Amino acid sequence: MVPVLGVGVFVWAMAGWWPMHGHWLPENINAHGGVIDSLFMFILVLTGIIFVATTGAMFWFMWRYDAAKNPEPVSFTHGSHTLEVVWSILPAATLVFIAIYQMNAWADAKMRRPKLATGEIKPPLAEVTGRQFEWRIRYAGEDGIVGTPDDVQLANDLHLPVNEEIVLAIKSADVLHSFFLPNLRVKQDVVPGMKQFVWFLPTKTGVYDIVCAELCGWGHYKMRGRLTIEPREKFDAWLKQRYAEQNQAAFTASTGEAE
Ligand SMILES: [Cu+2]
Repeated sequence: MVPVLGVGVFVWAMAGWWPMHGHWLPENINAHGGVIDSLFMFILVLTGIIFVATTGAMFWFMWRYDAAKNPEPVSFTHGSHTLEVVWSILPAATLVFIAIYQMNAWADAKMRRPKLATGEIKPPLAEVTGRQFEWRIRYAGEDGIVGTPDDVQLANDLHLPVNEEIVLAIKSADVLHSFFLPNLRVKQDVVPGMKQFVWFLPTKTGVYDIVCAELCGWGHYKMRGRLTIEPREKFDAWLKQRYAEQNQAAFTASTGEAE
């Protein structure tokens, strides 16, 4: 009953029948996310059909050749050479097909970083550093460069403008984490000592989740951030405000005065 129930619940959730609506993939808000979803569904349906077929065949053989109904013990045979060749070539060909079929999607998501109008590769808007157990976020300050003393620094609160190609730099300060934006179909391991880039094009404003998808220690479960997608003007105003607050705090700390 376990595989039958498993497959049943799966199909139920995928179809979104009551009360499973919205329990499958979260809403996609990335202009480039559709291709990821269709690849995911294609591979899922393909492996699902193979799973049902092989499990069904296994149960049929168990029932058909049940020891109680077949008192005659089986004699050893080498089996079928042709059948072995067929069941080796078919999965190999399927895997090669998937590898070639997804190549363009992989290149778009991982290799072809968006370019500026000038033809140069687009610099990151912000840098996100995973550490046990939070996401540290740095925006470029007035100099426009991330990694200088005037950066705006925040934790677990990432704001981005809508309808623009976004590039983020991601790093780790300690162990392996995985930067996961479910609604944007972005998931990338962050590896200590490596600076990587992710990109996407958010198409809908709202507040979404940032989660860590790598078991990174005891506090992994709480390594959750908030992603706010908003119109460009709101984003600019928000960043300016954070910048002013940060400078005010630094000024207060150095002089001991609030004003
Ligand atoms: Cu983590």
